[in-house]
Amino acid sequence: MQQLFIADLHLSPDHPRLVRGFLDLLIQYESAIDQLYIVGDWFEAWLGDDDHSAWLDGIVKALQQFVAHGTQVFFMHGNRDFTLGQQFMQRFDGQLIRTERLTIKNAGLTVVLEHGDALCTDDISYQRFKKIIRNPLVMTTLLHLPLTLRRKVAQQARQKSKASHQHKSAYIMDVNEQAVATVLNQHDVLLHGHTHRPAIHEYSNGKKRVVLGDWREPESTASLTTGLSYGSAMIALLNEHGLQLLEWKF
Ligand SMILES: [Mn+2]
Repeated sequence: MQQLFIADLHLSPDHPRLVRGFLDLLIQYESAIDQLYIVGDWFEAWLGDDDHSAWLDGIVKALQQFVAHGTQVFFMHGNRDFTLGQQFMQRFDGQLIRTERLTIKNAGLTVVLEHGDALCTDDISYQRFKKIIRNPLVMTTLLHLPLTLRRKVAQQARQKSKASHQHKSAYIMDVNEQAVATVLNQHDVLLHGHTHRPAIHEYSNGKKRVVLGDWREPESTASLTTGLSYGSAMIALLNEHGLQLLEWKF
């Protein structure tokens, strides 16, 4: 069983190079893996499943082809695209994971999968905001606003979030080790994204925390010496050889 995990693509129409990177990944792994898990923040913002913008249609078309070759596609909510619903996933026969955490077993490992924001328990103002915004009544109200208004609300929320991050320390925005230990109690590996700090953390009890990376555009990885530039993201592959982090270059 070949399972591929990606997170924090933050796709938007403003960054076509990232969208291209995702489409290239689908081409690269077509027929090669059994399951693809998108572990949140697939999109920079999600306005609603009724958004039929052309750039989304291109993504759906590529996913339809990808799925037709035999790979299942799963999506788990991030903190930016939590309004994405099964209605959108249905367009390419994908499956929405509705829970905060998902346990999967492969190659003798019990892996728990989550976006990662729930582990950042030191960020009290975010956790408070999350509770309000994820309230079903609030979400339903938001999703019933006209699409143009939703677009404006999303833009404002993004600016506010950027401004608030500048005042928060790196410590507050990382995972809380106690929260990690609690989750790892019943699992061998915790696999998450969100923090944009890709790494494999090994604990003394033999357990691991594997962090997926955010997708970075070519400009941020341009080499001064070779002049080569490519986009890059740390993704994870789980198969009979175990769980490994790989660099996806696009
Ligand atoms: Mn996130």
